[in-house]
Amino acid sequence: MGPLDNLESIPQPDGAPLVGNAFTVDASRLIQELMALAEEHGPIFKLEVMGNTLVFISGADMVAEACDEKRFDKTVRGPLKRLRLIAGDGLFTGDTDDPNWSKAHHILLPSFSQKAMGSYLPMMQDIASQLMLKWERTNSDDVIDVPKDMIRLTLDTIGVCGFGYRFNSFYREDFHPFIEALNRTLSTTQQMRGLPGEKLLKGAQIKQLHRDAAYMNNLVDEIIKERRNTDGDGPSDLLDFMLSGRDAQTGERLSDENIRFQINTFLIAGHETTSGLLSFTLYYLLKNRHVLQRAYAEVDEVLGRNIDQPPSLQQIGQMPYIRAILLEALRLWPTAPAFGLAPFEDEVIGGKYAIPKGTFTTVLIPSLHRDKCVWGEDPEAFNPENFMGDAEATRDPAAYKPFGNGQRACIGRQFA
Ligand code: MNH
Repeated sequence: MGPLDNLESIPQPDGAPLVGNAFTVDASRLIQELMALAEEHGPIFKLEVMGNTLVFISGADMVAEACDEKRFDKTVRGPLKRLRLIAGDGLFTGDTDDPNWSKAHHILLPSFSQKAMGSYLPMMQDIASQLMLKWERTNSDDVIDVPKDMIRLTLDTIGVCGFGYRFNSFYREDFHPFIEALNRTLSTTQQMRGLPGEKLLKGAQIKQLHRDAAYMNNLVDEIIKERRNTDGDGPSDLLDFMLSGRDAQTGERLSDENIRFQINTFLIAGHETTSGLLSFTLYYLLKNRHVLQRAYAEVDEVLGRNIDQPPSLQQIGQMPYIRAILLEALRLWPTAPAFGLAPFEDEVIGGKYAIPKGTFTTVLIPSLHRDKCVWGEDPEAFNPENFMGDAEATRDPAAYKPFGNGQRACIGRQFA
């Protein structure tokens, strides 16, 4: 029997004629809906939307196959592709075979290394101290909007470490106009599903989209221009590295347009993901008091009496339990919940499911992170032990992918 003789068709929820599964999922709670479909249909299922096949995988075995970079590559489609309006061929939205992707990858890797974090740490602590000042001065009956303050924290941190710009979010009630524009852009590009009549229906929104894109691009271009014209005696930030860095392989530099795309990219890829991680972490700490107690104990042990001194990079590295808490929060709610792949050639995965060349194959991370074959019978339980001792070393790495895969994995994970 040949490998193609025992093929089975990929499970698919019932859809409507013509539009297929276009309305099978409610876009306003897309990820929860897809998780429910995975729960119902298993580790692989597909949707047909306007003649396109969308495959979703969430079993660790199948994800391991799809993460084989000789067989599958990242593909930029749908909402991600629409982000090219402001992120162009930057790292996140560029194609792997685009020369600008490998050029920026090589130039930027050192600026995101563990070692490089030392130069950002004082700037990170500047912003973190603004949050602390604010929270220290609340009354016991004040309400804190935690997610909003976490967005202020991560956004301002990327602004100052990325390109020396202060959004000063802790000094305003609403967000900086740049962020209002960015958020509108993200929500518009994520809502559009290419359905017929959409252009007509959302004409006003699309006009706004282009106005926002022009505003953002212009603001960032001004920042780059200004930096080029000054000696830059401030602390080194990512923009400095991008302006001076050369690709070791070709000797080339990044163009100003590409640097603008990278800056927009850091803001898009970095602020909501990291703030979401921090919000979920605080939520789980409050829901699991024994974990919180152990976290306090670890911090006290490492920082001791120097609690008024900001922690050093070295001290942060001595807190395995804090790290485990963060990674466990990212297991249950990975804040970039999916990534898109496509096979180079016709593929068969799981021994029986055909995935024709180029098929859009999405790894559904929250479901992967609940695969009972790996995480046991109660995957919903918040358990930092999943990342202590040799738990990670003895587990299939494909079972945990909050930062994506291989060479296209997140460049900002140390930063986060
Ligand atoms: Mn990040 C790619 C998750 C923080 C910049 N990031 C990815 C991918 C995931 C991801 C998943 C892969 C996407 C894909 O395959 O299409 N990122 C996260 C999470 C956090 C995060 C969960 C925080 C927690 N990311 C950050 C921060 C920055 C950043 C902070 C920058 C300051 N991420 C990137 C960039 C890429 C990326 C740039 C694209 C890397 C590449 O393909 O070269």
